[in-house]
Amino acid sequence: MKIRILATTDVHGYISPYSYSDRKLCKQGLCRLSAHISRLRDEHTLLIDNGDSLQGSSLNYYHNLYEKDLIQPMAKALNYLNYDYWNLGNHDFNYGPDMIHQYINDVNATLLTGNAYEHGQPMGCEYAIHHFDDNYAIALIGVVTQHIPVWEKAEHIKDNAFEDAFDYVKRTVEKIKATEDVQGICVVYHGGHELHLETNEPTELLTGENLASKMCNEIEGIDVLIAGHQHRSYAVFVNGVATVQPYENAKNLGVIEWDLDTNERTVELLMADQEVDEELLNLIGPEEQRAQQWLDKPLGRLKEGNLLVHDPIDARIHKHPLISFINQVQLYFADKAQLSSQALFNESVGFNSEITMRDLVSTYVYSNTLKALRMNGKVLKEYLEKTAEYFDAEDGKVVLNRVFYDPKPMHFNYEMVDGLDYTIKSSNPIGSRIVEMVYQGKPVEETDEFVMVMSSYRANGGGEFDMVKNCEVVQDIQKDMVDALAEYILAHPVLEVDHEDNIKVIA
Ligand SMILES: [Mn+2]
Repeated sequence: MKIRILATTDVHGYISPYSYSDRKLCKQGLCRLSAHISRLRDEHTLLIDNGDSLQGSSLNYYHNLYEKDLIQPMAKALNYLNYDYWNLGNHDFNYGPDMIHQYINDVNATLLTGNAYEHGQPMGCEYAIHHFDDNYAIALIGVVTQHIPVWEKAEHIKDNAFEDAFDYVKRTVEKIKATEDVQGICVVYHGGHELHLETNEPTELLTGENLASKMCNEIEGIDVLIAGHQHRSYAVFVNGVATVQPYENAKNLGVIEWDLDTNERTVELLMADQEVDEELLNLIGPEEQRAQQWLDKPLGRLKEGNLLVHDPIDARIHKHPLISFINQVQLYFADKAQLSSQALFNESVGFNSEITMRDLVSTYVYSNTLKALRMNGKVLKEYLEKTAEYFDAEDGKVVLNRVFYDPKPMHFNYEMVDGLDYTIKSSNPIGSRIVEMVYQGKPVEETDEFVMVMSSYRANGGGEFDMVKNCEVVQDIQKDMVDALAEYILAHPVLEVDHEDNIKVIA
C-alpha cells in the first residue's frame, strides 16, 4: 500500500496570503496551500501540523489579545482543512494555560504531543496508531523541544513539565516495536536538525534545543521525521530517515510518499503558489477585517522624518534610529535601568512618520516582555563580546559572520546597547573585540555596576547569551513589547527620538 503524508509546521497564524505589513499578495498562508492539499488528499493521506500555529501573525495577535473568547481563527482553519494530527510548538505556550486549553479543545485533529505534561499528564497522546485498513498501520509520535522553560514566562508553564525529546522518542520507538504491529514509524518533532544535513557537523551549540539529527542517527526504527522550529526549508534523507522541514508561515507543504510494502519513500516540498482558497479566506473574513482595522489605527506621529529600515545590514553596522527609539521606550518602562539593549529583527520594517499598529507588529515581530538585570562591568563586557560575534572582517572591511545567516538567518541575535559608547573591532578574535567601553566619559571597570533592560528572550539567555542567566532581575515588566510601544506612543503623540551614534564597528 502506498500512503502519503502532508505536513506543515510553524504556520504562525498565516492563513491569509496577504502581507500584514504592506497588504501585498505573497506566497504564504494556508489559503495558498489549500489547493495542493485537496489535490493530493485521498483515503491513504494524512495531513499533519507540527506546531507553532497559535502565535505570530497580526490576526493571531489581535485575536489573542482582544477576542480570546471567540474561536481562534487558526482552529477554524485547521478544522476546515480537516487536519488529522497536530503537535504543539514552543510558541503555543506564549499566551498561557487558558488560551492553550481552549485551542486544544477547539482543534478537531488528534493532538500528538507526548513529552509535554500538565499536572503530570501528557498533553497529547503517548503515540497514535493510524490504521489505513485491516492490514496496514503506522505509528505517530509527537514531541516538542524541551527547551520551552528557557524562553517561556514561568507563570505560563507552572503546571507543565517537558521531557527530553530524544529520550522520549527512543523509549517510545522501542515500545512500539515491541508491542505494536505497524509497517512504519513517523516522528513529528517541533525541533530541528542540529547537525549539517550532509556533513553531520554541528550548525549550532549542542544545547538540546534541536535533536532531530541525533534522533535520525541514533534511534533504530524511525522511517519518517517531520521537523520544525528552526524556520528552515529542506526535504532530505538523514541516515535513511525521510525528513522534511516545511518553511514558516505556510510557505511550504511537505509531501512524503511512502510505500508500506517496500518502505520506499520520497520527500519533497511544494510552494504556497496555488490559487487562493476564497472559501477559507471568507471563513476568517470578519476576524481578518477587524484585525486590519485595528492595524490601521494611527497612534501618534514622529516630529521629524520616519524610522523605516531600508538597508537592514547597514541599520546594524550603523545603529538605526529605530533601535535608539525602541531603547528609549524600554528605558521609559524600566526606570531603574541606565542601559538598554535591542536587536533589529530579521524582517523588521520600521515606522512611518504616522505610526500605526501595523508599523508596530511588522517591526516588533515577537511576543517578548522586558526584564531589567543588574550586572557588573565584566558581565557587560561579555555581553557586548557576544554581540560582536555578529561581525567579521574581510580585506579590511566589516562583513557579517556567516553563522548569522547560514543555514538560517539569525540577525535578531545582534544586540545594540544604548547608554554607553563602545567600539567593536571585527578583525580581532572572538572574545576580544570590544576595544573601547565608555560610560559617562569614563572607561568601564569590571567592578562597575549597571542595570540593563532587554527582552525577556535575551534575559533568559536566548541566543546563547549565557552570561546574563544568573543576573539579578531588578525589574520584570510583564508587558508585551508591542503594547509597551503602543502605550508609549499614545502617551507621547508627537515623538522625538533620542538618537546617539554610540556604537562604532570597525574592521
Ligand atoms: Mn516557530
